[in-house]
Amino acid sequence: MKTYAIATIPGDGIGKEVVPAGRQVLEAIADSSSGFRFAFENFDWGGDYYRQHGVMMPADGLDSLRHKDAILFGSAGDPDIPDHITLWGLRLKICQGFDQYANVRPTRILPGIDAPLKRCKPEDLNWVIVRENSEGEYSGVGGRVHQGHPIEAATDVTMMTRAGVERVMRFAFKLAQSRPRKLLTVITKSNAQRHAMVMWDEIALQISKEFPDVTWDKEIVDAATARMVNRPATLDTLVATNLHADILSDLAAALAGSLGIAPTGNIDPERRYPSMFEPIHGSAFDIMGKGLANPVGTFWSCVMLLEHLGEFDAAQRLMGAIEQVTANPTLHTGDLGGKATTAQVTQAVCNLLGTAEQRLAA
Ligand code: NAD
Ligand code: K
Ligand code: MN
Repeated sequence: MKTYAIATIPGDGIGKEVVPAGRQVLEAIADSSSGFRFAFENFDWGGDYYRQHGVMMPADGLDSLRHKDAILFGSAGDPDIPDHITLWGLRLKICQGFDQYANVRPTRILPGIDAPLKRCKPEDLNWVIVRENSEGEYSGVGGRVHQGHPIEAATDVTMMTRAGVERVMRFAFKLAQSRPRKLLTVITKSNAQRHAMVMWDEIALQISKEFPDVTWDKEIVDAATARMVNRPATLDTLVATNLHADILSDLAAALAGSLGIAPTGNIDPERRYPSMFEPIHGSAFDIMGKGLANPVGTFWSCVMLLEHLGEFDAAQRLMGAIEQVTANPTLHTGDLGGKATTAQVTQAVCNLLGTAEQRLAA
């Protein structure tokens, strides 16, 4: 029987609640499958580790992860530590260290979810946003001079490389091609950002020639927010820069009902390194430690993790169980207007998955 080595990194805040819930659900899906098992290793990196050691993860942290089959991540962000330290010291270190350049963010309105757009039917909103995840506005290039003085200046340079844009564009076209509608919208801002974004547009046109069966268009990022609200059914696959997609995907999650539901995969498409799966939300300081976090975003991320491992049957069964649970309002957490706890939602998903024996007997 196959055993997949999975690293879990809960991180901070509600990450410490939803990642153990995700592990429980992954154990249940393995128990109910006959073909594979998981070997988990947990890493307690994050804000608490920082308070003890002065860093978010050890210097050789990437080496502990390098040979895993996948990583399940929670959130980096601690109320007492500046956000740029927690983000750059943990999540970005892993994303950049393992060159996880494609960040994939599916959005759908799941059964039973009361999404805010009253004119939008569930079938009108079925998107995947591809976020460039290695450079762009979050390249880390920049600096501050004359700190605290009246002449102080600071820059964060948007750095795009031809190789970096070509690979994420090709990934997005390929993903669009694999979906039924074969439709890609390239998000841009080349009207205002006349260097990097103009190159981005040129590369989109160039790569599109490799995919003659994909229909594609361009949309300026600000107009794209309005289109997501007003004409959601005209979108399918989207590709955007690191910053633009960061913002658009939180909007997408909210349009689909809640930030607590949305999943993501930080993917190394070449599979040189492990890919990392996580809910898109952060540490949620307002509800952390109370057992109230919605674990669905993490469970859906586990579906993506299973697909990445090639366990498509298990992925489909887990997604089915998640949808059965969202369809039941008594199993909605507070972000969806319900009263259910993280533990109740987790138990309900595990119960639906059953065991291999139960499945054989049924
Ligand atoms: P957040 O996602 O933590 O929370 C935004 C709002 O959504 C809060 O009201 C929160 O309660 C709610 N929410 C989020 N996830 C939920 C869930 N699963 N169930 C129920 N409600 C949920 O965003 P924020 O408040 O901007 O950030 C808090 C911290 O998290 C910051 O330190 C930030 O840097 C960090 N962060 C980390 C990541 C990451 O690690 N990938 C992503 C976003 C934010
Ligand atoms: K996260
Ligand atoms: Mn974000």
